[in-house]
Amino acid sequence: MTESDRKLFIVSNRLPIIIGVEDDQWKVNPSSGGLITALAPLMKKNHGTWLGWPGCGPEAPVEELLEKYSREQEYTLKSVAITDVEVEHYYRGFSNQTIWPLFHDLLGYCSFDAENWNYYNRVNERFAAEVVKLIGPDHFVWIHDYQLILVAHYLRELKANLHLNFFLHIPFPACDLLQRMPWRSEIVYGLLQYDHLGFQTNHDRRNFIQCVKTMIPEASVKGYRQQSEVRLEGRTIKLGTYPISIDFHEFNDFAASKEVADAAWFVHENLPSRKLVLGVDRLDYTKGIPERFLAFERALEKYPDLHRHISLVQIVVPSRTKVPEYRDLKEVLDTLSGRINGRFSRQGWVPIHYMFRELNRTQLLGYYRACEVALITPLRDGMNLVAKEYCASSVENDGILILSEFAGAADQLQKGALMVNPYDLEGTADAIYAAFVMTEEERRRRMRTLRGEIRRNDVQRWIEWFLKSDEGG
Ligand code: ADQ
Repeated sequence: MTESDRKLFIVSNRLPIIIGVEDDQWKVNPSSGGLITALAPLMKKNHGTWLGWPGCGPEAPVEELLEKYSREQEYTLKSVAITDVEVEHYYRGFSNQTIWPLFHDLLGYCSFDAENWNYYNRVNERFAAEVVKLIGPDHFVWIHDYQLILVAHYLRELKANLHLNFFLHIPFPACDLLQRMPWRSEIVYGLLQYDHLGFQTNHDRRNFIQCVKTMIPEASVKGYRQQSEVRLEGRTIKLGTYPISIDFHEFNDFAASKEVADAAWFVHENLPSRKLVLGVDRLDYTKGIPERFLAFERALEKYPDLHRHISLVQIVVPSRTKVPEYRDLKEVLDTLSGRINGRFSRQGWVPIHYMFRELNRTQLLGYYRACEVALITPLRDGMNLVAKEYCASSVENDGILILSEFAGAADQLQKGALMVNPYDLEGTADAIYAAFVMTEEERRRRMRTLRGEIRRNDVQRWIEWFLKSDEGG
């Protein structure tokens, strides 16, 4: 069976849709995101199935809406119901206040709460039961991300004889960090219930192997460059590195359109005679936005010739605003940007333009095209697709990418980007200045390297890699 013949059965926490009311009527809209864009053609071709939480409560006629939407899309969407209490404990609690910060090396943000862990188990068990109800013999089961680590464990308990694939979108932490978690062995053992595990980087895969060696001594591990194998209880589990990407041509072609060119012109028209440095992130403490503001401030202190000739445009998409840490972060950003602007602004020049809002595609690509520099400095990130999207949209071939060495994307993009340690404010300030004075020749040389890399290894290639590597599927 070739990868294009696979009848995909995708499982993720959220379905790739948004259900809401428009003009007094329930409506289903596709959510944006690289994963759905990349998988949709394959899902349609082989009439695949996508199982997940629809993101709304019982007040919406979910089944009816999904049936209609599935007919239009030519693949099936099936929902797993999750109650408000479960959302609180399984999703906001264990997924986003335990696994998320721990796997991003931010132990100080972690809470370890046994009730949240119990709910996490319960909801994972429910996902497993739904998979068993819907699965067919020709399905290729592909489960996604940190909210659903234990689904394979529960499928094995249900004696479902399935070949199970999993991809982790976020980093996997070093062993001594994971060991802080009271349920560390259950997590590592739970992952080993899959048959094929995909990680974003070799570093993540090596961290996982170290955890297996330390916590599951009866397992044996064989390692290769891009793949490893674990033998445990008579089974072989394949581990691979598959850096996720974007649809390069979709970004490149749309960025070259008149619509986006006009949006880019509009951005510069409103912020004339200066270079623009862009930050685009979900509101998240892993993205390093306060550190970025401070590094920008340091650049203004250290290099007065930047004054009036550079502005930072920071766009933050609202996210997880019900989690207290995220609300606090918003306050920090409001205060910091206000303080820095109060300190440096002059007639006709504001150093930081900070917007807290979602953008549509045209606006987002307009910013990508308009801004001379992208400043992408997460403290830790599984991959970071914004870095790849910025380069793919740099159709004039002369944008500059400043990138954190702790983003998964660093492995592929370090040859063309200016690399920084986001905790090093001096170093990041120097990189901002280096970008400001970089010659056109160097800008073009670096951006050519970046775009070539992203064009070669796009999201289609990511899917092919993952499916091809799975011989047992
Ligand atoms: P995220 O943490 O969400 O993803 P990222 O990979 O950067 O991070 O993707 C963010 C997406 O949101 C991008 O596609 C971007 O275009 C979009 N976006 C950002 N700001 C926006 C705005 N203001 N308006 C509209 N859209 C905006 C998780 C992991 C990452 C990993 C991905 C994919 O945390 O490390 O790269 O999954 O595996």
